[in-house]
Amino acid sequence: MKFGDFRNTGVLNPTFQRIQELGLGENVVELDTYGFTVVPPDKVAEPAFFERIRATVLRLCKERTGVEFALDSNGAMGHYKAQPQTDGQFLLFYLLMADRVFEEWVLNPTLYTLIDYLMHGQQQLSSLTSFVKWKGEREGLGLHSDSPPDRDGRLPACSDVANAAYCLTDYTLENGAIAMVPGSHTRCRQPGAGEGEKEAIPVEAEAGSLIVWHGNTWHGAFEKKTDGLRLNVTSYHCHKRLKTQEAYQWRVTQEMLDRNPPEFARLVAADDTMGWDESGPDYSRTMKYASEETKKLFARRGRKAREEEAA
Ligand SMILES: O=C(O)CCC(=O)C(=O)O
Ligand SMILES: [Fe+2]
Repeated sequence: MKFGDFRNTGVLNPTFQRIQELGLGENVVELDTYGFTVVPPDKVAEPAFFERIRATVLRLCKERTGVEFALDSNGAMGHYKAQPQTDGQFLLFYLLMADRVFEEWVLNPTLYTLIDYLMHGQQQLSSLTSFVKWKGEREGLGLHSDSPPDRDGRLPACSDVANAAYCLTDYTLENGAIAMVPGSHTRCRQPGAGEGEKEAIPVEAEAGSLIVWHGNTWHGAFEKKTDGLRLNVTSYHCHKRLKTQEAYQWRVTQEMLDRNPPEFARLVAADDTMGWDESGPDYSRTMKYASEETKKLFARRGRKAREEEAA
């Protein structure tokens, strides 16, 4: 038997195979060791895709604010009202429903595989947003973990959520890079007020890179001191048992499901029966979009139950 072809880990084996194929072994070690990693542009997407998604985010900036946006100029809120808005920053929400390029993005093999690794295949998309930033003052780094804590601020050791920023412009310290506290994912709690600021480092990355982090990792952002935009597509995933930030499960269209592979349906919880009305649950949703590994697992369990019944 080939090493790694273990039956006990049958559901996880394809993820490990994809990690090898995509050359992401080092990134996985970095995620485990530091709680974050940076994947260079050539391992993320083709330049043409990068240009297309960036142009789409710029178009949406204009559509939602009524103001023309250009990479080398500062932005403006215009008539955009969505919260939170801070000095030189707003978020664009619900991108998955805004343009098909984002359907392609959530299935990007590098993004999908690293999130799959962190979440052991239990992820769903929680939100797909863009942090749109320009020159603006901020107090402190705003360090936090993305995972929802318990009442006392504690977090489970596993990555209950996992996040990734596709950098659409260069991230440098002056340019308001994301701040990370290396190794903080093992602390398994949210930082206290102001805690960790001195330990934080800027994650500098060229446009087209993908920054991925464990849900526990303490992170925030440095002040953007330069003119021009800092853009990303923030791809926030959470465990299937958690509530999502954005509403996909009952809002994605059949057309969206039909034009994408089953991975997409699972990401948007179209395979999830929860949230039923007087008709009760529709269990066929689960099998319709199940992975091949899950189908095999169900078939094995069914066989075993029938054998036990016959005995
Ligand atoms: O880039 C930033 O401003 C930090 C964003 C952040 O906290 C997040 O995406 O979870
Ligand atoms: Fe965050």
